[in-house]
Amino acid sequence: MSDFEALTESVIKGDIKTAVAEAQRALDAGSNVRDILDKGLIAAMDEMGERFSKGLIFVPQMLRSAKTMQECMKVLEPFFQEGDVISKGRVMIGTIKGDLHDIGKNLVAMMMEGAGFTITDLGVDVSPESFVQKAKETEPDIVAMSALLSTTMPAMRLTIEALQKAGIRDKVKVMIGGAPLTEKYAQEIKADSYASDAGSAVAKAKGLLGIG
Ligand code: B1M
Repeated sequence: MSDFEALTESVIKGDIKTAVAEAQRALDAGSNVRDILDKGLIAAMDEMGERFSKGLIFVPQMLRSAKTMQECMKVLEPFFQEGDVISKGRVMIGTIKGDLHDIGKNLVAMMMEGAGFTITDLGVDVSPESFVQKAKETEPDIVAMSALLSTTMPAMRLTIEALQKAGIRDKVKVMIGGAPLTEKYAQEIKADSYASDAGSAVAKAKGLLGIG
């Protein structure tokens, strides 16, 4: 049984008040923030995913749990702040066209910001054209794309092609991530990097820019 059973259960139930109180209680008890996230919150979302696949729950329940998780993430957010601003570290991030999942993307953005990167968050359902337009405007060092649906993954390839056509592909590094993605897929679509979770996304982003 996980130490975060009550937290996980309240996220599954979508009980925001209890979940936020449990997250705070775990912090006050000195629990590691990454454990609270992985064993408490992400465990709940994985369980929701399984129940959804089995037809035991439907979209409204997933939405409620997602909202609950997001409220808990606000409690944890200050604990992800660890770095000074990295001068050359501008990351533009968005969830790809057709995809509305943003919890993982928000987590990546939050941890990158905590590590000192400057973040421009384009939100969800971001078209290749919007990625290109915003990249021209903000001149990021890294364009980071998230996808949670196997059906939306191809939009990443289209975005990379659009960056190429606009003549800015060689001015930015492209990083991708999200549950259905793999290192192999990143290579196939000629992304510069793939990260499987938010912690490794920070490390890979630093690696891409040659920052310690
Ligand atoms: Co949806 N959904 N959903 N959903 N949903 C999944 C993804 C699914 C796996 C559930 C399932 O069937 N088991 C399934 C996808 C199947 C597939 O394509 N392989 C699915 C489906 C089918 C759908 C709909 C089609 C359902 C429907 O309407 N019939 C629909 C699609 C809507 C759309 O996007 N167009 C839909 C809708 C929704 C909600 C809106 C209800 C809600 C999202 C709310 C929100 O995000 N604001 C939702 C949710 C909550 C989920 C699950 C349960 C949880 C996702 C989540 O937040 N996980 C999910 C099942 C699951 O993941 N187990 C599911 C927690 C989060 C922290 O993890 O996002 O994986 P994750 O992010 C990780 C890593 O992937 C990585 O780091 C993060 C943290 O470590 N990462 C990156 C993510 N982006 C990264 C970017 C990087 C690097 C790393 O660099 C750029």
